[in-house]
Amino acid sequence: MIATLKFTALLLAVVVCRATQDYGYKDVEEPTLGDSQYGSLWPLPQKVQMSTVAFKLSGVSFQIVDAKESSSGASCSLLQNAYRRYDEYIFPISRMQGQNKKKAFASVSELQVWITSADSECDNYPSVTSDESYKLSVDSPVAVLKAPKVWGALRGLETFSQLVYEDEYGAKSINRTEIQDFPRFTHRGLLLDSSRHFLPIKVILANLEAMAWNKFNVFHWHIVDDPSFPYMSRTFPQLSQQGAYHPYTHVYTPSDVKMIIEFARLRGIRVVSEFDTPGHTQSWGKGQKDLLTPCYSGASPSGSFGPVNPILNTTYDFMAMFFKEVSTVFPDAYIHLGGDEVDFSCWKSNPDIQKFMAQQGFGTDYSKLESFYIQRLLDIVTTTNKGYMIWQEVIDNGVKLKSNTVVHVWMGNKFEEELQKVTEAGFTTILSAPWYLDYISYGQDWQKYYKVEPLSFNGTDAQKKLVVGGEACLWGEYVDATNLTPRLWPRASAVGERLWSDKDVKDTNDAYSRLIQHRCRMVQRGIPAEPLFTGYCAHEYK
Ligand code: CP6
Repeated sequence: MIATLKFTALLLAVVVCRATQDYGYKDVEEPTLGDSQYGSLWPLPQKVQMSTVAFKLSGVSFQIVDAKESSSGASCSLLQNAYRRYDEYIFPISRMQGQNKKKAFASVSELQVWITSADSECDNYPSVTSDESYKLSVDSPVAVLKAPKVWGALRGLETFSQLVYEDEYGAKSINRTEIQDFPRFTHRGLLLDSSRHFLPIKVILANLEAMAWNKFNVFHWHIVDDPSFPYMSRTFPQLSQQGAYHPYTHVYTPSDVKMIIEFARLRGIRVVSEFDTPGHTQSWGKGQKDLLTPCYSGASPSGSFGPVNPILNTTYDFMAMFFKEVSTVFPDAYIHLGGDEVDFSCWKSNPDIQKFMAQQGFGTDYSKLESFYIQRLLDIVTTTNKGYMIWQEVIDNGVKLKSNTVVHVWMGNKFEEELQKVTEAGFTTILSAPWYLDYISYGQDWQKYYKVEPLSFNGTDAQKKLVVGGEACLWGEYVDATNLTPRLWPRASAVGERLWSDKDVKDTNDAYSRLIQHRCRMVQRGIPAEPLFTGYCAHEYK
């Protein structure tokens, strides 16, 4: 009797203990797993009408073709390339698998791709104003994808491929469906950092591919920073010769850069390069004498260097030549000029800088000196006919900016206030503050990214229109080719849906069901995307 009581008490204690134990983390609850009525679509299109009527894709003969009315066709390699890619996604192994050769079922034999506007933009680079809308109608015997431009066709091909599923015999099936789709935000970016660690071309390309599956359209290439300078400049080859981790194996040659830009273009992705100054420039100093500010310890130089030296004319001569090159190498209309996290201590220590500050009447306000530098840099870049993006400090410090400047909000937990402030000043802005994917924690943090509402700040409709999108950031301090891809996907997918789908798409249970399948699809397509929780994929990572 006593023994039983003791045992019961012990059991109770264990149970109580388990229920109250603090593991030191706040886990987000697992959403309930049910089947979404939207299957595995991700990000969810704006308008979906899906019937339960299912067709087979005729495995022997199914093809993606140019509609005869299309303004673009055989001569558009962007499209022909995409057809081949999506054919392979839909039929990864064999077209015959599980296929009933007698046509016993209603089937879909063709997806006709119809570019409706006279100029398909096939040979263009995608831009801020690219039209990514499309309409998809899946019926028997043909499915039709209509889009004004090739950019919408690319998005629609992805959606079509996501509608295809395997029946219990492994035959490819698709339901009768009507979709009208367009992005909620025009700028849906991903930042990768190739300076903290060199990222092999292969890794960058694989992630551009995954971006397209998630309907991202901007690759923000944070290409250089303090630790290394892997960009091979034609004008200043010594920058990477001295500043890269290795002068030939850890650099991006002009042809590497070209290849990445073309690979991205074929997927409707812009490549916005960032050359961050005046801070984050230690690696620049190795190959470019006198570019950085010598720091002083007392009356003599300490041997270390600070931000770009803003008081020398040679600095601006260098920047003019450097950005002239960059503006021709990267075709995008925008360059990201950084401007974040400038440490003033070195400037403060330097007697020449002190003298300059006095001459200019800046007093001891070093943000005025920073603004002086940025102002001149912006004037230089303006002469290359590029627009620019900058991190939020630049506007916080009151630099005069061209009206088409894009301000990139990255700081802290009060992004709403910053968005309010930046848009009140009339600037276009993009949001990254809530989407730092290099931060990891136990549990399902994708939900935290998913639940962000970029327009939740106080402001007029006109102000809200100025928020053109956002970027998920994967800073590279703890990331290289070994762990980049699983760290990004499917966590970045949460940001992808937030930026593409309607603001009312926010049911995390429905999202969970679709995201599990979307993640397995990425795995099947060859990307090692990490799991959301316990479970399995029909086609595991090989
Ligand atoms: N590198 C550069 C970084 C960061 C920034 N710029 C950064 C700062 C703080 C956090 C994450 C990243 N690693 N060049 C700021 C935009 Cl929390």
